[in-house]
Amino acid sequence: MEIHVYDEMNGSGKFSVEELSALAPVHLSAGERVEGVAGRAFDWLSWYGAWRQQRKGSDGPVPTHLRVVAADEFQATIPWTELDQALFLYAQEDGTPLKKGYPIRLYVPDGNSACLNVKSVVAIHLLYNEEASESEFGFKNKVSPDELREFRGRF
Ligand SMILES: Nc1nc2c(c(=O)[nH]1)N[C@H]1C(S)=C(S)[C@@H](COP(=O)(O)O)O[C@H]1N2
Ligand SMILES: [Mo]
Repeated sequence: MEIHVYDEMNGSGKFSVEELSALAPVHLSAGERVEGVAGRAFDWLSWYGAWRQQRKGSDGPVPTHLRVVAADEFQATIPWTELDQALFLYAQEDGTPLKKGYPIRLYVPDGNSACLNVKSVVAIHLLYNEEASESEFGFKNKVSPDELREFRGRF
């Protein structure tokens, strides 16, 4: 399964779990930051630093928010200031793919809710112009054209 990275400042792309984690300069055991969680993880902020360096060099604005979107359309948008301890869990302790949260799972130890620990992340958005000061999470509000037609007929 591939993970999309969307970054209007540094370019976008599609990556395998292996490609994403290979770019990360700081790897750790998830349990070092999240009690009761086991597995291999990489630090988020230093991943972003390496990403930016590889793409455009280290200049440029710092993002305001990170948004992650999951395979089930659950998503979270988190202010950059809450991400100091954030990490992505990407493999079990023995290196095999995650059984829960595959392909990767975000953890936000400094966040205000465990609800931000988004499982099965398939898209990572770097946002540079969001204003919300609090993190947000939930299922995307999406109405299909079929549903729209149905609503129109009823109301
Ligand atoms: N993809 C996805 N991630 C998700 C959710 C979800 O519905 N889908 N629920 C969130 C919520 S509300 C909580 S409280 C935690 C629950 O994590 P757990 O399954 O490890 O207990 O996962 C979060 N991550
Ligand atoms: Mo939750």
